[in-house]
Amino acid sequence: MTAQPATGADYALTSGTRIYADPGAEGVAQYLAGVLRPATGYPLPVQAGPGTGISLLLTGTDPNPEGYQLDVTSSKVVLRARTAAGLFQGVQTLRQLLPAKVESPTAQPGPWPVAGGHVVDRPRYAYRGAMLDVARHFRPVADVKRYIDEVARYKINHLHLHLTDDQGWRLVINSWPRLATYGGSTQVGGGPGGYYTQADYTAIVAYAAARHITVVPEVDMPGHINAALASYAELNCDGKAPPLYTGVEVGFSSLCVDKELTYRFVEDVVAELAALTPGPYLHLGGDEATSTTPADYARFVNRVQAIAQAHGKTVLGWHDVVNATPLPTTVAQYWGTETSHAKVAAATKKGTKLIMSPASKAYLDMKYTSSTPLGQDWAGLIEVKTSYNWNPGAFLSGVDPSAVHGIEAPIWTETLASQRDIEYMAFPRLAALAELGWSPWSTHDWNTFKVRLGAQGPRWKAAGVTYYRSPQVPWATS
Ligand code: TNX
Repeated sequence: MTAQPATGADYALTSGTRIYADPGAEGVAQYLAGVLRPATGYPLPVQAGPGTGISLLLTGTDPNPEGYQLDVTSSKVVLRARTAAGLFQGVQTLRQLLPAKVESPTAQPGPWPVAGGHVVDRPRYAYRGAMLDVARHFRPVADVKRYIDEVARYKINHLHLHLTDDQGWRLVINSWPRLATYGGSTQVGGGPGGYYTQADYTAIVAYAAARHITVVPEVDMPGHINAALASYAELNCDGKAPPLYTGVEVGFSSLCVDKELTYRFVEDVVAELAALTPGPYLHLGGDEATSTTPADYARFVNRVQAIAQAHGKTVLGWHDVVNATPLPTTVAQYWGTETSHAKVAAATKKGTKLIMSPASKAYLDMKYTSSTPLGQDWAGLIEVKTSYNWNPGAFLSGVDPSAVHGIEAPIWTETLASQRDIEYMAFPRLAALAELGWSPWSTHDWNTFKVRLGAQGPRWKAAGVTYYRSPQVPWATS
């Protein structure tokens, strides 16, 4: 990013400001108006241009589809991009140029200066993800939408929903209805759980799409599958359904790899999920299948990848899938804690692309310090600086930087029972990981980053977002 502040060239947002949108940019313009109206109380009408106010133009020339250029002078704000997605990301920067109180959901006193200057910006990676585990603790649709809004601020463009696990199946599959009604009826700790109807899921996908976020649904298999096995006795090798599970162990369940019914089940689930999902990816999990033999695992993964591909989807899987034979298009999500992994490196030599989520850096469910009341520590303690100080393109030895397709920040919810808990673990680290996904390594610098991060404190406060006030960060007071 090039950012040249211009002192004395602030733009004053007023009750008379209008938002002008090129054809095709109206959706982003409405989103921007929706972001600015609550705190300013201004009408901010959206209309066709040209005009003098805030203009969203699709005349950008940045080679990157999400690149944008932002020019703020005392007379106008002009945002240019080649795509609506680029404008959307530019809008996130525009927000940052306003006082923090703009994030408040209720009307605040002005004035509303937009800091003057010139910004040229584009992402390092095409895939910048956040993962939410709604299986261990269910989150209602409204909370998922809230999280979407929270991560959109940091230019995250994929939301990976971990929809199924031992403790719960969270999406209605019409051809196997008990998955949700029974398999979704509890959660870690034994609470009531819950599930999304297909209409709920479609609403989440649409809400995300309006924020240029692609939903990546995950159905985890062949392990992490107890909720399905409990729902349908016939999926079990011995024909007996295990009880529902509300604990936090991993690795004890497996689909029955030798049963043909297993593949009819996968086919039915994938068919419905693919039809509901406009994005290119289906995440098939594949992690920690310690109750499946290596030979069975490879056979199973090879077969289910083909099913997803036949439904027109690109397979994403946890990096364990390199133990099978990844399709040329299969993307592996690295979640290890080590900086070398021979099999993953070998897979990249054959063309496998990686999403980087090393647990020791990117897992938002790890504790910040030993006294963090929530979270786990199996992958280590992750203070904010630790989450920021690593290079996704160079983390794994023997992996060419070009094999890295992006980065993702997963949040597992064994210990996180509320939206507050999730926010406390996600922020500020999600912002650090988002910067790794967006900004080039050449500008990576903890000392300048921590100041910019500190400026987010008043924004989260105004927005009502819970966050951890790390002592490593110089928090701004307003
Ligand atoms: C490992 S990482 C898991 C999850 C747990 C997480 C807890 C991975 C692919 N699987 O099942 O929720 O650790 O940190």
